[in-house]
Amino acid sequence: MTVRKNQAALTADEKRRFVNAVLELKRNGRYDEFVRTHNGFIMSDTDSGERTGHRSPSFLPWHRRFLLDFEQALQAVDSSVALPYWDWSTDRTVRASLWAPDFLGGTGRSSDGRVMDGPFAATGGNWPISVRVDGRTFLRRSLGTAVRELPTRAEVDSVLALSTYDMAPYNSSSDGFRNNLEGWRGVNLHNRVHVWVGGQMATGVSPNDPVFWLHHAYVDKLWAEWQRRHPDAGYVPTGGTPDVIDLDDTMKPWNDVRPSDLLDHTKFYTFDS
Ligand SMILES: [Cu+2]
Repeated sequence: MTVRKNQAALTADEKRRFVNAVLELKRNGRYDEFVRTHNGFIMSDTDSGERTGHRSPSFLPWHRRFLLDFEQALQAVDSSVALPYWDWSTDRTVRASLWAPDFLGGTGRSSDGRVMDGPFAATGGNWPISVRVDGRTFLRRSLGTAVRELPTRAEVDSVLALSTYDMAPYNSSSDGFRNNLEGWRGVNLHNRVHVWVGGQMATGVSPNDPVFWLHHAYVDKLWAEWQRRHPDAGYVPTGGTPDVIDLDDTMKPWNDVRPSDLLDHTKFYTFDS
C-alpha cells in the first residue's frame, strides 16, 4: 500500500528515487501529457459553464484522481516511489529542505526568474519546458515575491472548521469548505501557494514545476482531514446540477470515475500521519 509522506521527512534515498522517476517521465514524454491535461481544464473550467477540474465541487476529487494517475506513472518507473506532500503551513520559508539542490532546487534568479540549481534547472538539460504559455523554455520561480506569506496553520484550521463541503452556485463565488480551500474566497489557501511559488506554478501550466504534485498532495490531505473532522458532511451536490459534477456523475477526462469513487483515499493510499 502506498504511504504518502511529508516531504520534510524523506530520506536522501527517497528524494533521489522520486526525482529520478520524475525525470524519467519527462524523458519519455509522459510528464508533459499531465501538464497539457491540466492546462486544458484550467482553460475550459468556467464559473458560468461546465466546470470540472477547478472552481467547482469536483476540484478535490478531480485532483485526487489526477494525482493518482501521476503517482501510478511514477510507480511504473520505480515501484517504491509515493507522492510526498508539502505542508506549506509548516515549511514556509525559502530555506526549507524542499528547495535544496538535492530535491526541487531553489528560487529563480532575479533577472529572469530562472531556477539555477537542483535537478530541474535548465542548465542540467533534463527539464525543458515544452508545454508553455510563452516562449520561455526554462523552469522559473520567484518564491515569496508576488505574495509574501504562505498560509498559516491557524488559517488552515479556520478552513477545516467549515462544516459544509460546498454551496450553490458551486463555483468561485461559493461559500463552504471547498472554495475556501481552493482559495477564491476567504483566507485563500491553495491558490495563494501557487502565487507564492511564482513562475510556471502561477499559470495554467503549473504542473511544469514538480512542486505542483507536492502542493496538491497536501491539499488532498487537507480534504481527508476535513472528512475526519466532519464525518456527517458529504460531497455535494448529489444530483441534477447543470454544468457541475454531482456525486455520481462521471468526470472528464476519464469518464469512468465519479466523486463517489474517490471520497475514501484509503482505497488507494494512506498518509504517514
Ligand atoms: Cu489545478
